[in-house]
Amino acid sequence: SPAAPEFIREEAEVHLFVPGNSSQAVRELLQTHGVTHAVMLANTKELIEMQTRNASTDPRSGMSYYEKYHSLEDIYHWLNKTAMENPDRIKVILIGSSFEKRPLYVLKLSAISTTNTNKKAIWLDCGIHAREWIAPAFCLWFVQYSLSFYESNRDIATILDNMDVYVLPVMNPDGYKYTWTTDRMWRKNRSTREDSRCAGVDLNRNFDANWCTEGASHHPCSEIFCGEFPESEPEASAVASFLRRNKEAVALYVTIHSYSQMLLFPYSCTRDLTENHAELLSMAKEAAQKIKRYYRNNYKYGAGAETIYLAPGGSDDWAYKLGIKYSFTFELQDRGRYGFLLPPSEIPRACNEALIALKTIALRVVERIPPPA
Ligand code: 9B3
Ligand code: ZN
Ligand code: ZN
Repeated sequence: SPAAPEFIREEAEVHLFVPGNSSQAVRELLQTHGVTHAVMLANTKELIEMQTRNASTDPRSGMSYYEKYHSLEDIYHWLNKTAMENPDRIKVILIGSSFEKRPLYVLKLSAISTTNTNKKAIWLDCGIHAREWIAPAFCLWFVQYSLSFYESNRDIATILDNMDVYVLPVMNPDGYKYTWTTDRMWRKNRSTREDSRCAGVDLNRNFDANWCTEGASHHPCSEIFCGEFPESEPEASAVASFLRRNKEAVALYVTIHSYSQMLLFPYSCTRDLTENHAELLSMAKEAAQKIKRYYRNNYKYGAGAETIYLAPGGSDDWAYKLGIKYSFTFELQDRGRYGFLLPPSEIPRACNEALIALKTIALRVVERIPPPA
């Protein structure tokens, strides 16, 4: 962190993932140049093994399914099973497929019966970046929570009675798979092109919002490669097409990332403020205050460009420009202690924080939905 060297700023932390055999050389370089440094995690291999040795292999470990990370195959299986067990509340929608031809399934969550004819919707996507494992874990957590607590939790009932929720648990299945098999720190998708040996486009730079200006790169080997043209990637194109088809209904767009604990909203692609900046700021602020009150954890909040960095082509900015005026990027735990390697034991807290933020913001959006004519 940050994702690319372009984003390194004075007086800000930089987190490096260094192969064991070059750690001495890196430390010497840092020393020579007077850069303050410390080892955050000495043995990542062990941590990674702990996170992938999971669930299905050890059913009696006592932990629930939602307190573990799951392979892509497991997630597809979960999706089918959850849909089959809740036929009156869940519909599965195939919105497209990935570069390597894996299906992109969206779960449409609804209240069982409603007379509401003016139903709006929330879009929630997770796993746009492959290594941010807490993100898909949150999408699963959210679906399970909504199904379990619709009857007993007034907030969830209010939200679902007024809005359907479209959940895309893994926007980047090829990349996610790759982080389980080959490279835990992979970020982009896995598309290949003829003119480069480097694979992958940063899907969060591939949307049509000031595409590939400052904060993205035209180089295929960059971690923030924007692709050949906006929506060149099948994953981004599938999401954008779905949202274009459903833009009248979708009132709130939320995308889940990690790490750094921030609640961001447009714009990231320009330093200009949105027309409803004050409203977005007050929603994010209230969400951050709730997290602080209930979980004693600090989340920064603000427009992306001023809070994190100037970056174009992101899905939240694109959704905003499409007309979805409530659009957020959540960056979940942690602040860098484990970074992308957040231990499974931290999943419940991280997800509950995100859940309280999502509920807070969704309820505010519900209040603003005009009553049917
Ligand atoms: C970046 C952009 Cl371009 C955006 N619109 N919103 C959030 C971010 C931050 C994430 C990224 O893609 O770098 C953090 Se992983
Ligand atoms: Zn991300
Ligand atoms: Zn991030």
